[in-house]
Amino acid sequence: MKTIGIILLFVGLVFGAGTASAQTGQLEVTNAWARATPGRSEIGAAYATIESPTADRLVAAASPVAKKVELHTMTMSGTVMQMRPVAAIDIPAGRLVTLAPDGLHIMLEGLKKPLRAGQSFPLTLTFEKAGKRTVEVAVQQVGAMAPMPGMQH
Ligand SMILES: [Cu+2]
Repeated sequence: MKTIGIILLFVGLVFGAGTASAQTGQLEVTNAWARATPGRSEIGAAYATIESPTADRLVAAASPVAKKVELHTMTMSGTVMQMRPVAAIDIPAGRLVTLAPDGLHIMLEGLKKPLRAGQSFPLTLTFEKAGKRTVEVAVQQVGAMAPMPGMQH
């Protein structure tokens, strides 16, 4: 197992050279965004891209804008999209994990006020190994499917 670990590390260094995560060797959360919430909806969702050079797990999330923050997955049950909470989201080593409206997401429940496009709010993600990462979440239009272009770091 040790040899495999060293080989993977080497492959990661070769192919990851030049990227920010290879330079810092740390888990990174980028492109954090959320959809604006319509009317007085107290439920929202946040998305982000997570990359880690070593395997990790996202185990919790918190934000001052919501009373409760959960990790959710979206699955098809027949023709109906269903959301359900998950205990953790796996972050495989060196692979981008993208939270998006059609899949894994961070559910914001009991929003203290609506999310408005153009605003941003802090979100703290807790990882099993990397610890906590706090990112600014940019609020996009209600129907947005992805972060605005130009937001890439
Ligand atoms: Cu959800």
